[in-house]
Amino acid sequence: MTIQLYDLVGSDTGRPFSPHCWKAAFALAHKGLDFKSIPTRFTEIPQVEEGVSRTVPVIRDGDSVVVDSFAIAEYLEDSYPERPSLFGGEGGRAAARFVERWALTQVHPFIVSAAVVDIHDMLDPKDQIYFRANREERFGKPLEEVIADRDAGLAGFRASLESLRNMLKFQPFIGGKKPLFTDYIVAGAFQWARIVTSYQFLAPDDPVAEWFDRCLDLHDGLARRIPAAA
Ligand SMILES: N[C@@H](CCC(=O)N[C@@H](CS)C(=O)NCC(=O)O)C(=O)O
Repeated sequence: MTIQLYDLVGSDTGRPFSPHCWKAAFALAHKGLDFKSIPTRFTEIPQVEEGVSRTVPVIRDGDSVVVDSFAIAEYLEDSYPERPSLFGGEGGRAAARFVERWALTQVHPFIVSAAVVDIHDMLDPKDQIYFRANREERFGKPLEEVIADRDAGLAGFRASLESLRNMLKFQPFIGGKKPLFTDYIVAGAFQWARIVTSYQFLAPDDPVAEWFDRCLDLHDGLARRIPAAA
């Protein structure tokens, strides 16, 4: 049965962009499961599955509804154990939680602070009103002021990826020889950046950019199908 993935979009419903929804999409593809992306706008999330969550991703698999990207990966791992593993065992599952927290604290904040105006601009008018009010309250300033320092912060952001860059001298994926959910956690963030903005977070010759390029090829180019922001 086809699994439904409630997937965040802007005015172009063919460009799902949420980092967390991309983690879920990669995880579904990794398991070889048939899934359908259901375009969902910010202001539609409260109606998803009768208001089960304030955030996406949400999936429906038959009678099961699962909220949260990490919970979705765990659900898929536990429900489809005969399919390729997302975690490579219990230690891998625990380590994936570290990678999730690292990405949320070290990767996401700079991306959002550099791209928040571009994200706003790709939303439909109703979502733009919600998003501007919600994020300006969160940041405590206008969105245009949030992005003002991005060039000054870029070198520091690139330097902050050194552990990932250094690790890639030893192995092609965070998961080792092959990707695991850990790769999808970080690739989801760079796919978000790639779709919402033309701002170049990574130098083209950065090993992190080369790793991300390998991630774009995975699962028949699932992520590359969506063109990068112009
Ligand atoms: N911990 C959650 C976070 C999900 C999340 O924050 N999703 C964002 C989209 S990227 C969202 O739905 N935000 C709704 C809003 O801001 O109103 C997960 O990993 O699934």
